[in-house]
Amino acid sequence: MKNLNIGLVGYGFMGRTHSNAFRSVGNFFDLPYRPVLKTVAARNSGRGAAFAAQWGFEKSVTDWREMVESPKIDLVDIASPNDTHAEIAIAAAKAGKMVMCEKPLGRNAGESEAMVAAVESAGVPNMVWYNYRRVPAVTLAKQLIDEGRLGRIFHYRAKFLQDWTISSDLPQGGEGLWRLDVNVAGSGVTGDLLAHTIDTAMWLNGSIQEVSAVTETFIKSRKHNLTGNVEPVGIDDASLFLARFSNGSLATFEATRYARGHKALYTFEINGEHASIMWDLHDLHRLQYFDHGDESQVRGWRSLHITDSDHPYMSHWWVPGLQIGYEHTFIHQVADFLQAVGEGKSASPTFREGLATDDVTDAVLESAAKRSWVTVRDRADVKKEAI
Ligand code: SOE
Repeated sequence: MKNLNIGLVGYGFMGRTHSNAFRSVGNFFDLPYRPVLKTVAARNSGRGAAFAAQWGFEKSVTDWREMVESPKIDLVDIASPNDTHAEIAIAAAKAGKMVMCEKPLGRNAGESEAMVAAVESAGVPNMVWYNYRRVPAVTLAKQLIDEGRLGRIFHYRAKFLQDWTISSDLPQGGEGLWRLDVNVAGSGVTGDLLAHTIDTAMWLNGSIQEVSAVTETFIKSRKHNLTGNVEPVGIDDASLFLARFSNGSLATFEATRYARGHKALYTFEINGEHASIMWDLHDLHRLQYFDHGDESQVRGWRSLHITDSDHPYMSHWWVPGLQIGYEHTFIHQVADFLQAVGEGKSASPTFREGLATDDVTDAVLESAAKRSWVTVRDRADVKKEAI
């Protein structure tokens, strides 16, 4: 097993989920590489040093360029706000580093396109952290669909609901609240929450052809933490769209931070000719499954408890019946990435797949602005070699 030296940029919520994954993965998975937490780059030197000490990084630096250029770093992991992703990823790829990037890949498809070009021309392994694909129940849904158990798919329905920005007293901008600042985030719930639902949906049900969207900004101005002034809010607080997939199925997607009572309710339902599937992040270890082929007297929705050793990823964990949680999805993502690197590949979702999600979120924002249907950009050249 070879050491793989990690340089992390960012030390917020996502910096913690990624660091935890790198630290834990080797205890549970047999992999060709052992991640070594080498350096964390953080603008605030005190916070960076404290983060390094807490998570076991050898050192912290205040300039990410120093880390990206260091010959001691093999992989650059980007967990900093969205407006930093493109510049860091492109520099890292140019320096020949593997790159992992928190979602969304860029603030828009234009930024993501440049990031894809950088990693592909450098030929470096890359991946975007769309972690919900690696919930074992969601991975099982993918297997059931690929086995043809649902048959032709008619409907896809997804929601991601939160309620943390309802107060008009909440400021925008700065550490912790950059998601409300459009210049930093790129968009509101479209790039933050819908992006998750779109990534999962395209993985499970193929590409999205066209969208018709509506967005709303309920609170029009908020105090900005960096300027101290009350400034217009540029993000979308809620974003809903209708979609047609390339396989002919119809879909509805909804994301909001104004659904009082919901903290992170990500759900999807898929209705096929022979069977249907439902999944709910608040009950993440269960997959609801209805099979029309069951004997009619006992036909009904089955609640599958995805904790057995023949369920995806579960043989690496405890004993059948015992559950795992949110943080494990990141560990699975690192495991798949390191496995792929061992085989000379990238792991899915690659930067190119992250770009495909950004193509849809761009189309959603364009459709809402124009109040009309928009065709999603078709990039027929998507590479398929990732695992
Ligand atoms: C927003 O509140 C957020 O933290 C997203 O940025 C994450 O991607 C999502 O998984 C949970 O909610």
